[in-house]
Formats: sequence, C-alpha cells, structure tokens
Amino acid sequence: LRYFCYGCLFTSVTWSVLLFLYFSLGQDGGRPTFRYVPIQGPQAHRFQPRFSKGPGGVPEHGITAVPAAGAGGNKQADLSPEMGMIFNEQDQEVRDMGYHRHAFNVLISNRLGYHRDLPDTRDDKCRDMIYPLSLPAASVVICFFNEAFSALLRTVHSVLDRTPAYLLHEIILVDDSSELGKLLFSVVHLLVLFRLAGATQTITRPSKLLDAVMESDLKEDLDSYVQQHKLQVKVKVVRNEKREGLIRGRMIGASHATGEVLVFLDSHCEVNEAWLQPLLAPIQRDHKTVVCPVIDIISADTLAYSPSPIVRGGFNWGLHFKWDTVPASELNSPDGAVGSIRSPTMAGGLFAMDRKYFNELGQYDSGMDIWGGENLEISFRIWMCGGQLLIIPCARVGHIFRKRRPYGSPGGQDTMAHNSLRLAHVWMDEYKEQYLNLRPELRERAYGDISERQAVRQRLQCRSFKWYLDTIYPEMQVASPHNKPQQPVFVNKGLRRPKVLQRGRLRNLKADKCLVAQGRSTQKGGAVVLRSCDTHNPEQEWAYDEEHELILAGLLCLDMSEIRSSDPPRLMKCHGSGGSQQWTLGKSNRLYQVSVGQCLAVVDPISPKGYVATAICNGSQSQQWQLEG
Ligand code: LR7
Ligand code: MN
Repeated sequence: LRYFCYGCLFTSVTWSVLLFLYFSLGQDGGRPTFRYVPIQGPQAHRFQPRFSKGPGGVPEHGITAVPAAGAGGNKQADLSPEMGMIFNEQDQEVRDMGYHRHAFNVLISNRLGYHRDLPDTRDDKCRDMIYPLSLPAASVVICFFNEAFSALLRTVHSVLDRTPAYLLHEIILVDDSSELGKLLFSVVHLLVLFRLAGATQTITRPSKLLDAVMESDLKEDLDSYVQQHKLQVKVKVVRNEKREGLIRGRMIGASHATGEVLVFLDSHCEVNEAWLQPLLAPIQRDHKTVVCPVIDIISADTLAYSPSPIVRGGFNWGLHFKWDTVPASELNSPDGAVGSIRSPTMAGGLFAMDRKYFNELGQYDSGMDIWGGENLEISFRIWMCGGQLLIIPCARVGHIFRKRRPYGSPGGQDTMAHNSLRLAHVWMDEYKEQYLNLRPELRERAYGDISERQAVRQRLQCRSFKWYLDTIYPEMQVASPHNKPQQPVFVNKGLRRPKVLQRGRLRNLKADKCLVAQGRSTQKGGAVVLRSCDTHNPEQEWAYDEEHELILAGLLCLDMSEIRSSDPPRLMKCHGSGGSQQWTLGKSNRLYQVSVGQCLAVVDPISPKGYVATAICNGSQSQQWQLEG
C-alpha cells in the first residue's frame, strides 16, 4: 500500500508539474504555435532550411507552379553527409526521440525544412514526353498517424511546389487521431525534459526546451501553419475522432474529395519533377486504369533521395508484397521505359485512380484495420474486375523507407493477418489454401463479416483468381508451399562490390594506436578497440570504399546501432545501404558517423583497454584518425 501511495504521489506531482509547464509556458505572447526548431551551434548557418522557389515564382496562395517536363533544370540536392551532425544535447534528443518515434532521422528532416531540390531521377526521354494540356484535376489524399511534422509538411509542400496549380484540385490531410498532443507525451519525455533542464541549468526560456524535445503538436500546429501560410485554398485537414487505420482513413479522405482523380500518398513522401501529368494522362484515356509512380528511395538515416530501379509488384503465398523484375517483353514494348508497365500488384501507398471508379470498384474493405493487406486486395480487385494496374516510369515519388514500423495497432492485434484473411476469403477462391497452409494457425481465426465484399465481387462480375494468376501473374509458382515472406529489395547492390578508395591501418593520433577487432576480426557483432599498430598484420587492415564503408580485413563493416547510438561501434555484415555503416573520413582527420551524427573517439587515450565510442565532434586529437597504407 505504501508503495502504491508513493506511486500516486509521484504521479500527481508529475502531472501538476506538467500542467504547470503547459499552462505557464505554453502561452508565449504572440509566439506562433508552429515551431521550427532552430539549429544552434557553430555551424548552424549551414543547416538552415533552404527555401528554393520554383521557376514559376510563388503565387499569392503560396503555391509554386512548376511547368511540366523538367523545365527549370532541377539540380541534384547538395545534401551534405554531415547534415545530421550533433552539436549539443538538444540535437541529440531530437535525433534519438525521432528514431524512437518515427524510425527515421528527424533531426535531418527538420534541418531540411519543408522545401528542397531533388535529383531528377527520370529517364532522359521523359523530359520530351508531351501530355495533354487538359487533364482531370487531382485530389491528393494523405493519411497520417503521429507523423513527424517536418516530414508531413515536406510531403505537402513538395506537392504544392511541383504540381501545376490547375491540376491540383486539393490536398486532403487525414489526421488519424494522432496522439502527440502536448498533454499526451509520456513520462519518458518528461524525464528527458527534466534531464535537459538540469543539464543546462536554466529554466529561463523553458519553452525553448519544450520545443526542442517535443515535436510540433500535430493538431494545433498544423492548423495554424495552414492558416498562417494561407494554404486553406488547397489544403484541407480532416480529423478522425478515433484511430481508424490507413485503410478506413483513406476512405474518409476520399469521401471528402471533389477532384476528378484521387491520388494517395504516404505522409513521408516527396514528389519529384513533373510527377502528376504522366499519372493523369492514362486515367484520362481509360478511367479503369489505376497507376503507380516509381517509388524512389529516401534513406531513413540520411534523407538522401535516390532512384529506384524499375520493378513491378508481385506477392508471395504469405500474402506479402514483393518487387519483381520486369519481364523483358514488358520493358521492351514500344511503350517501354517511358510509357507504362503492367503490374500484378501495387505496394499500396502511392497511386492514382479515377474517383468515380474508386467508388464503383468498392473503395476499400472497411473491415480491414490499421495496416496491411489492402494493397493486394485492391490490386486483385482491379485486375479481376475489369481494370488494369500500371507503373509509370516517368512519374517519380520518393518515400522514406523505414526499417521498422514505429506504431502498432491500438489493441496490439496482428492486423496484417486479419486483413489478409479477409482478402483471401473474398478474392482467392481455392488458392486461399496456399496461404492457410503457410499459416495454419489462422484457419480458426475469426475475420468478421465479409458478405459486403462478396457482394462487391458479385456486383462487378469479377473473374476468378485462377484467371488472375494465369493471365496477370503467370510467374507465380503455385506448387511451392515454402515460399517464405520476403522483404522488398530495392537496390540490388549484392553483386557489385563498391570500389575501394583507400586501404591501411586506422591510427588514432592521440593514442597512437590502431583500430582492431577486440576478438577475431571475423566475429560478427564483435567490438573494436585500439592496439599497437602492426604494419604486417592483415587483421589491422581497413578498406574505405566509395559507399563510405569501413571494412576490416576484407570482411565485416564498422557499424553503429541507430537506436542505441550510445552503444560502441561493432563489426557487422556489410549491408550496403549506408546509414549505420556510413563514415566520412574527411578534413581534419575526423571520422564522422553519418546516422549517429557524431565522431569516432578514443575514450581514454592512456588506458590499455583502448575503448572507442562516438562523441560530439569537437576536433580534438582524440577524434583524429589517419588511414595509413
Ligand atoms: O493507423 C494508421 N493510420 C495512418 O493514417 C497507420 C498508418 N497511417 C498512415 C501513415 O502515417 C502513413 O502515411 O498510413 C500511411 C502508411 O503507413 P506506413 O508508412 O507506416 O506504411 P508503410 O510505408 O510501411 O507500408 C506500405 O504498406 C501499407 C500496407 O497497409 C500501406 O499500403 C502503405 O501505404 C504502404 N506504403 C507504400 O506503399 C510506400 C512504399 C513502400 C513499399 C514497398
Ligand atoms: Mn510509408
């Protein structure tokens, strides 16, 4: 009982302090409620967001009309690898909490601001494509749940900046009951706040601290941002009373839309040059055509934007979406790399579709919850019920690919399984056995009432799943039940070894010792330490390659944990996707870790233990390294 009372006391004191902070500090005179966290520190000027105005200038409503077909010559964004540099504790909190809540580098996202140039990733021939001047206008629907404010706003502004105003009917933002409101942040964040307050010994402008630690309030700040920037003409915000998930969320968004075409985007995208015209044109030609852009990659660790190869959508019997290579026949058709490619499925998040056709085709299955499965369901439905699904190589939209999903479902259910069961029972006929054989535990699982969806299939006189497999996805192997779920693989770096730029021992100038494996250099997960340099020992040889990887003895890569960035570096299998294994070895001999935003340092130069760790870059000798051949 005593501990219970202590607990109550602690909780009520915490809440009083919290309420006090909220009411006394939240009202800051005329301070706008939208907050951009300013960057502090000696190099702050390098990271202030760049507001690049499109060649069309900014009309009164704040919307930049960029002419189609690459006019204006979009240049490669000069994204510094040191964009995520940590200068102080505030940066550290933003970065760490960003990874925790959003699973990507929010510090870099904030520093990028809401507008940036992107590399034009289209095939050169796309610039010469001519689209009809008169095209149906689009309603862009973006659902979001707890999205990082800067990522959401960059999505919105990329659409405003790169879409001719007359083709953009509206942008509908559906807030799926995001929970990052001021009063809802957890005790963890409170503790961080106190730690910060204690560490900096100041409460003079605590609202600054609050700003730094918490991101913007998605409700208040989004509303006032839209108002202040006079975006109401084009941007409408819809709020879900309760969490609906992205599937019902999109249906709600679509029900508010009045444009002729619906375009769905995730809330952490950036559309590229002349992205919309190539999507609208095929829909205008045939209203039963559904189109997807090529989904370019925005790195979760560096926010660098890079092109995706042209692939098409498939799936496996675990009902996981996967990417397939495009059959030569399809790619080399006269339409080829600049026209369209028929795709058996879509990834789900980014596509455009005639709005009336969306309704006619039965929208989505409103019995599906939160996340998963709806992309295969709508893909099957499109093909089986008389439509077609195309990927348009000249339309490019970037998406932040995260390594994990930072949220669950409210009740912790496996919504992917629930949704997949529903789609299997409605659309897959006898082939649902292929799924159930792989997931026997789901045979008895309840999946709710599907009669409405079966009625859709009946009403539209859809074809059989066998027809779909035979005609649209003949590559699918039916006999092999051991087709394991696959993660989508985007960039196939597997075969090509990046070129080595430099080779040698990695000597720390302060300790005058070299970086080696603590145990065997072939031991995955092993730590690295400093030992006496030995020119003849191949186990001390590092290779620094063009991907900015540091490879010890030709095998493992120097790697940092993104989530627990305070953990020391270790040796891991090279994954080839930058971030945690990306180091810049630049001027002043510092060894900068790109996703952690810090420099490699010797912990105690005279200790024989030779421990190393990353620390805020300060130019000191203990952070200086030389790669000597
Ligand atoms: O409860 C929720 N409510 C939401 O509004 C959960 C999510 N969302 C929002 C979320 O903020 C985001 O904007 O829905 C969108 C998609 O959620 P993500 O980004 O967490 O999903 P994802 O990118 O991991 O998942 C892909 O598969 C999903 C299956 O349900 C959806 O179809 C996503 O749209 C889809 N994303 C893409 O296709 C982008 C390319 C990825 C690939 C391959
Ligand atoms: Mn996404």
